[in-house]
Amino acid sequence: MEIQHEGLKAWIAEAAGITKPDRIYLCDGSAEEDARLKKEAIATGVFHTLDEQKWPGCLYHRSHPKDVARTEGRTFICTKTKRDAGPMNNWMDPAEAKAMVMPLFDGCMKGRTMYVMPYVMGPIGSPYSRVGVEVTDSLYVVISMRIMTRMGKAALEMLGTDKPFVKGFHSLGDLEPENKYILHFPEEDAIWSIGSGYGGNALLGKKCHSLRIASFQAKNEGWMAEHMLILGMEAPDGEVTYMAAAFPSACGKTNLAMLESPLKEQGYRVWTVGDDIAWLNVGPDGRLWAMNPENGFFGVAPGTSANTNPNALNTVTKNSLFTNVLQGKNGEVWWEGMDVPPPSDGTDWLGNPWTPGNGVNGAHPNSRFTAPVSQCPTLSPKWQDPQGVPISAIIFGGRRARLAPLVYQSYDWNHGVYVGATMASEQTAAAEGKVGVVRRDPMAMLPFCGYHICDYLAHWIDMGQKISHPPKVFHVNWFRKDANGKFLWPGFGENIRVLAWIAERTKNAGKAVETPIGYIPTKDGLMLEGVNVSDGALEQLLAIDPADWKQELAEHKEFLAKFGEDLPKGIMEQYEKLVSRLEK
Ligand code: SAT
Ligand code: MN
Repeated sequence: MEIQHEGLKAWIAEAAGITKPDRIYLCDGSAEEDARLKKEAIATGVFHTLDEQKWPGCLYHRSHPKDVARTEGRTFICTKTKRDAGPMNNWMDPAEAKAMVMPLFDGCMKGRTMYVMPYVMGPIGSPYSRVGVEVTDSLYVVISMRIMTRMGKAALEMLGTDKPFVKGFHSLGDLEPENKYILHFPEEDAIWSIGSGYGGNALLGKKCHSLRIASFQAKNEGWMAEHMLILGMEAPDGEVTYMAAAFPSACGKTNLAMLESPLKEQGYRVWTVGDDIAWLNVGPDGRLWAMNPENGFFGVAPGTSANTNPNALNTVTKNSLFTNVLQGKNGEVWWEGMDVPPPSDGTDWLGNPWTPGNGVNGAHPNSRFTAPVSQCPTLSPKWQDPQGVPISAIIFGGRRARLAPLVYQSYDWNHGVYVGATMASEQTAAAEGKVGVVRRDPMAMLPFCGYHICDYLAHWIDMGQKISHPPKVFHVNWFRKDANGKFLWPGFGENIRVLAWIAERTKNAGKAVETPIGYIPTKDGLMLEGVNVSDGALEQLLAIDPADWKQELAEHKEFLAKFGEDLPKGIMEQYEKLVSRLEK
């Protein structure tokens, strides 16, 4: 395998000139290479083996204890002007940013190997797929990227002699938090990341490329890169309705993407296309088509069980990587909320001896599994379709104890954009920050939008003009509670009942009533046979409390003020309309 691309050769030489590795290794992505690199990673302690009978092909990794999650405070958008990074991103001048981290990169790979990984985001052969090349000194990153992306030879072939690619420059550095930087140069299709070996900070194909850099490319080129799952909902007539959904973290995105239907016998089920990122393009038919740029799942382990997400559990039984979960004495893995008895003895995510009930978590709350999408039992046969899947519904959501009904449909595209722009979630104990505090997160893109948030919302509004048959836009809230703090809706698999209503609405069917905030199901609009939701609970689930909404609107106004003077007119128009509908 030889590089035919002069630009790539020059860039690799430049990277090596800075980092000064002893060796440069070009990854071909083959199974043979994977096995060889895993052996080396095991020998050097990067990975630990697991019980080959119970967890065939699986490995265990523990990250640096201070390097266990994305670090938004160390993440920067380096555009020429501060304005173009917008009010929600950290900004640095590109030249200053590079000068600042250059001493950290200088000679950082001395005595070690620099791995060069060409990768494709998106199915091989899709017109919507893109190439990136990441250089790294981390075997954990290489072995993970082979699952998360289409890595190696195919990418080099797609690159040819002169195709563009995103340049990912990564090193573990010294892993000290104050020497950690995740720098994005959207105007140069480049990412520089140092000081982290964890997930989104280091597997540069994921959030850095497929969201931050891609969102910027998408704005310039007329498509969309969104933080969305993609699923197909099959109805008894066999028709599959495709939907894309954005939720803030801790709202069950992976669970919804892999929903196990309790109504399979009646003909309702979900097909998984993706669980985290969607690239959306306007097709020749004027519809919006979505594809999953990823090849793997990087999911939160704790809370994943046979009850909450049996399909995720079945996905990770082989050929998967586990990071920062509990490592059992007999080569098993375990995490809190797995709903099986813990091993009698093990080593926790920090590497300390652990026994059940010793008072500390065995797994870090953000511990992860890394698994091939292809192993998902609910995998959609169309998940690698070069055209993607046609999206009929976009779903926004959040975790709200009051306020938001179980589901509502926006009036039109622009109203839907407003719903996404103001979406919010209440903090859970699992996330940082105070429990119950409302965090607003437009389209769940706040940490992932690679440019000015106002330009992003303007792009959404523009796209409404470009899509002649736009998807309908919905909002869901699985987390509404009664006066005693009890969840009103069973959630998980039963959410298929809501998806079924959404699917009907996309075909201009489904019983609905108009309210000031949008269309909600009539009392008999949702399919509720066989689920334990009383009439009273249903009433509360669908209630729209004017006092709560008045308060909510005041918060919208305050939040939108933070966007500054570039906030698109279309957004404030929707705000005014909502105010006047609620006043009536
Ligand atoms: O680390 S990732 O960014 O890939 C996952 C997450 O934090 O959302
Ligand atoms: Mn995500």
